[in-house]
Amino acid sequence: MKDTLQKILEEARQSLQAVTDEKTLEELRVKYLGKKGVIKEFLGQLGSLEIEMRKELGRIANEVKDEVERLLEEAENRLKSLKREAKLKEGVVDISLPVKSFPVGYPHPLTLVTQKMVSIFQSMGYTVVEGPELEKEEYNFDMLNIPKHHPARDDHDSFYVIEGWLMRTHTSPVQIRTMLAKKPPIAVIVPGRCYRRDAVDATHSHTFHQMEGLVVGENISFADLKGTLLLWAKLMFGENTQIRLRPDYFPFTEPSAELAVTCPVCHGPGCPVCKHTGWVELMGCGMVEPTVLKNCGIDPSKYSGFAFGLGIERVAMTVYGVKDIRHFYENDIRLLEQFRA
Ligand code: FA5
Repeated sequence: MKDTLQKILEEARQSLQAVTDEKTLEELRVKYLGKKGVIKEFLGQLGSLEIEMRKELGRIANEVKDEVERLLEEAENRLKSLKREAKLKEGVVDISLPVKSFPVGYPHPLTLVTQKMVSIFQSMGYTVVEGPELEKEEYNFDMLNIPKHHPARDDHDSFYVIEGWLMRTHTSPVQIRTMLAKKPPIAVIVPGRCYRRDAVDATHSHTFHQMEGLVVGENISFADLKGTLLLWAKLMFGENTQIRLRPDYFPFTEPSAELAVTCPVCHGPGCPVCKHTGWVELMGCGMVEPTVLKNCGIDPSKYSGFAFGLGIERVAMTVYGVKDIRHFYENDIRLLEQFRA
């Protein structure tokens, strides 16, 4: 009977070492260790034997049972690791393959110009402020000394939304908002979108961008305006840039001027960008009209200020030699890609 046990063990070892799937493994577990399995069946036959023999065979049968359990566990671990290896092979990644490149966006030329101007003015101590694009007529015109029926309103053909409210025609109403909210000293710049009912052509759009500047404090003079804008022009277009100021008219500044810079493209002799004059007109500016200060509760006998406002598209067209403003809004990838950093 000892031989029978040895045979059972030998058979179990061979079957369990050859097993390759979980189903057969489970069948073998039942066959050897189950309630009606071969070991249980063997033990059932010992009842008729004498006691010493029964004890001896019972001990050997338990050893065989322990060994079969160990062989089952070994087979189970082997199957698990085979399964894991197969899974790894399935999802194998070839890290030497070239990477799929996804198109990455980059700033629009108008954003690049705005960012450069903002950083120049921030380096001079200016703060960036913003205002709403849907603006009160009162701030866009009246408080800027442009009452109803003033001829200057003709230059700002406007999109009215409802009575008393319009899409702002310039960034100057943010001058009013700033001075109503804050007392001097003030030094702010205002980049933002503006709207006019202008016919669209190479230099005009119904929607465009401006940047306003406003400085208010004690003893602010026209010399401060001139020095600030000369420094801005040199930082923006290069050290050799010069500025030219010529008289102009804006109802909210007095005196008012139009600022031009030496052509950043040809640097003087003349080219299509400067229309062969050597100069490019870039902005309106002037000393803040005392009435405007008064409208905002600032005493003009104590404080004075200067303001300026420029078209961002105009600057971008000059800097990049873009001949038609519409190119900025068409988002033709062939144009935009030229501004990749
Ligand atoms: C003004 O808007 C004044 N608020 C500027 C100012 C501010 C003067 C502070 C004094 C003190 P003007 O209407 O000239 O000014 O517009 C300024 C610039 O905006 C123009 O030089 C031009 O570059 C740009 N601009 C005006 N209308 C359009 C348009 N339809 N399309 C594109 N750019 C425009």
